[in-house]
Amino acid sequence: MPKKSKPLPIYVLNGPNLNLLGSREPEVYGSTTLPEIGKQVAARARQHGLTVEFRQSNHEGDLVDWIQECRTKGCGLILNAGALTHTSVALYDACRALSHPIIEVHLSNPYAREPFRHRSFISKAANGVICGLGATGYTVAVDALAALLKE
Ligand code: CA2
Repeated sequence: MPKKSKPLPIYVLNGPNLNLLGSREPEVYGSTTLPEIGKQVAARARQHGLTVEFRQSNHEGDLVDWIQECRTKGCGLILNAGALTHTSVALYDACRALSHPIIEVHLSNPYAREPFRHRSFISKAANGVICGLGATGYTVAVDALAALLKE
């Protein structure tokens, strides 16, 4: 009997300063740490029969490399690019080159904040955007991605 191949993971990528979650500004970003979010995401993904590559970097190039990696080693992307959301054409281009579904996530609601947070380079390449729900937004994003992957 032919061996069933393992499904590819969803990539959950986090940008600059998100490693600080839980240590400062809980009124803006909540008190859940990034490793805790990683565990919640993995548990939710498991319910959908999915696995997760959960990563964070403060460096734009790492995020570009990982989005490119997701082209062949992943099946979908959840991206919180942090402040790079509002500035990075490189991340926009990397997302455009990905044929898998993309969900953009933000803990806070950038549209209720400073005007410089109102522009997102990621949104134009994303299938959907979830913001303002705190850590819950990540598990909602897993549900959304799972639904898109079933289509
Ligand atoms: O709300 C989000 O998830 C953001 O992507 C977070 C970024 C911000 O630049 C975006 O506009 C919205 C900032 C992440 C910084 O995270 C910190 C966490 C704790 C303490 C300090 C920063």
